[in-house]
Parts: sequence; C-alpha cells; structure tokens
Amino acid sequence: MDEEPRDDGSRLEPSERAAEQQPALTRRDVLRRAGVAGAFAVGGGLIGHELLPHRQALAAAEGMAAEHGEYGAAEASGVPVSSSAGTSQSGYGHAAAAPTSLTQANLDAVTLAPPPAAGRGGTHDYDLSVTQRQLEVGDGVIVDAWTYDGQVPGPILRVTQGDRLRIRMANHTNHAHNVHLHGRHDPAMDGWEPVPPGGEFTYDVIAEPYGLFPYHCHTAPIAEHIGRGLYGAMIVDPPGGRPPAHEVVLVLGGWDLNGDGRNELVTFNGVAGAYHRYPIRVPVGRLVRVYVVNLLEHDPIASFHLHAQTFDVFRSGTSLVPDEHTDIVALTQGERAIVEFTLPERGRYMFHPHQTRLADRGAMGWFAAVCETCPAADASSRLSGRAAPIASRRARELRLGVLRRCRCTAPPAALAPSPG
Ligand SMILES: [Cu+2]
Repeated sequence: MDEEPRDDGSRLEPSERAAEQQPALTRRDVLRRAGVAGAFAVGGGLIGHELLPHRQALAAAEGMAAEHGEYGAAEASGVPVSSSAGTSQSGYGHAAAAPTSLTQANLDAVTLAPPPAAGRGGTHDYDLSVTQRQLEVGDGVIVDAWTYDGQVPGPILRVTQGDRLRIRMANHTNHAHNVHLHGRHDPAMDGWEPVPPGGEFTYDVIAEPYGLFPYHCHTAPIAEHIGRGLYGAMIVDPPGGRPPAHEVVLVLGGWDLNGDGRNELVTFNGVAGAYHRYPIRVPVGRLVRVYVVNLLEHDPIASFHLHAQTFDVFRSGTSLVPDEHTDIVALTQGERAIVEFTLPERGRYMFHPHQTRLADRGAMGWFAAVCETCPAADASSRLSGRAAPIASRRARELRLGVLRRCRCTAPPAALAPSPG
C-alpha cells in the first residue's frame, strides 16, 4: 500500500482501521449521524453532509450483515418466484443491502443502455470531467468517491465504429487523473499521461473496432483511482448494429472501505444490492443483451453467472458470432463480454459472479421476466424504465407465486424494449 495521503486527508491509521475496537454502530446510528436524507450513488444523488469517517462506513457495511443476516430480507418486487427459491417467503440475498434511497428510476438511468448512435454518424462529444463527492453505495455506507461526470460508474459511452469520439476531461480535484480508453487509437490519445489538478484535456479518437470496452483512470496508484470510482463502459456498435434486443449494462466494481486492499462491497453499477432490491425487468420471450464489464480492483478474477437459463457469449463484443454457449463467463480485471439470452417464462432469474465472496458482498441480483400485455398486467409486468403499475388481484396472485407461467398470447412485437 502506498503512503501517499489521500486528497481529503482521510487515510486511516492502523488503529483507526480496527473497527472492532469501536462500539458497534448500527445502520440506523450511521444514518442518523450522517443525516442521510435520500440520495445514493448514481444519477446525480449528491449527498450534502459531512464525510463519514471510513471506520463508520465499514461498521455500517458490517452492521448490514448483523441486521439482515447472511441472506437479507427480500424486497417485494411483485414478480413471481420461479422454482423453489422461496424468495418472497424466506428471502435470498446477501449481507450488503442497497441504500434505502435507491429508486427504480435512478437505477434504470444507469442500467439501460443508451440507444445506438447508428444513423447519427459524425462526432460524439462527452464530458468526463472528474469531481470528488460523497456517495451512498450501500445501506448507510458513504464513500468519498472520485467520479466521471458525477457518477460511478461514469456515463455509458455509445458510438458506432468509425465515428469520431471527443471526450473532454476537466480535472476539478486536487489530484492528477486521466481517461484511458481501451480499443484502437492514436497513442497520443491513450490517456496514460496525468492531467494535473485544475487541468483539462480533450481525447479525440476514431472509435474502432466495434466491441465493448472499459475506460478508466490510469494515474498511479491505479488501483486506488479505479477503486474510488473512475471507470465506465464504452459500447462501439458495428456499422450495421446488432439485432434488436432489450439491452442493459452491468459494470462490476468494488469499494475498499478501509484501505486494506480488499473490497468490502462488490457492486454492479456502483451500488451494493441494487438489483436484489430492484430486479431488472425484461420482456418474456424477447432477446436480452447484457453488456458486462469487469472493473473490479483487488479481486483478480470475477465472472457472470445466470441461473435457470443459458446464454451466448461474445467475448469483448468484437465478433457477431458467439464464442460459446454457457451459463457462466469468467472475466479477469478489465475484461468484458456481451451475453445474449431469452427468458421464456415469467419469473426471477438470479445473476451474480460465481465467486461467492463477491456475490455476498453486494453483487447479487435478478432478472425479472415480465409480460406487459398478459391479462395479469400489473406491478410485476413493467419493464425496467417503464411507467407506473396498475394494482390488481392478479398482482397479488403473482406475488404469492400462484401464477408462474405467462399466459400471454400477444405477439412478441407488443413487448417492445424499454426506451433508452
Ligand atoms: Cu485518477
């Protein structure tokens, strides 16, 4: 571990790291002290209160386990439970719960892929300016993050192969940072050179080849710069696009809360437990495309595993022909894959890294296969990103698991993907 102090002077002494020496803080204690009033890590959820000492954040994370048990209380989603998982009854989750302020809408904003740039052509400008801000990344867990454009992960960049991509980065922190792009480009635009505090640089590249790429800060110590939030995903579409699908983006990352070089929280899209609380609603019987990017520091390898269905894997997204058909794909640090599947039956389908240690620290979630046009249209039938539910008797039946199989006879075209 390096000895360079953090910007905010918050580096902990060894004695401070010994959270067990402190009186145990409950989650509510931490929330009360922090004055958290409803904000979380993404979608502009700025938390305007004093920074929590890291030991309190760690205590909050540990407190979750005590409060929720190893398998946390399942949130009511209105989606029927498939198989014998017993979600709505006994609960199945993990020790890391999502912030209470998390909403479906602000989660959708970072989950749903933006529409393809196909047809727009030309030049695409993005602002990945770096700021330091406090974010709630688990229930009562506040971190002092570095962000691209105010969020973790940074914005999803989406262009078409051959388009010009201009990324402006103004450094509003008192530490050097940069934006390193993966892919093929002019080495002068590679983003390994630090941009000093107060400095600014515009990266200007032609996006190629098509595929799925990470971008991240490449300033030393890199593990800290990525681990504190400076990472994101870039989709470069093939010139002819990909087949229509319901598209979501899942970026795996972690939070080292006490500077010990290990992740106390592991997250998809920055927030622990997010997709356990709000399953990703996808249409029954339609192609689902998931852009999975591994930007987890400290843990050398992760994976993406889907329950109750198998999927096509397009490694790095650089081919239109799948590399394999499986239910688990391993991803080293920085590696990524596009996975495609169809869920034929209503219900919940769990996903997580197959490394239990990672799943248990917040990276467990669900896809909820729902049908909007089924006679049982209700709270369980909304796709992620869609409008408000209609309560009904059927909704209650579905929650109770009485109705499991979709009875919908509507044509698949009626199940349009959510708008980006
Ligand atoms: Cu950095």
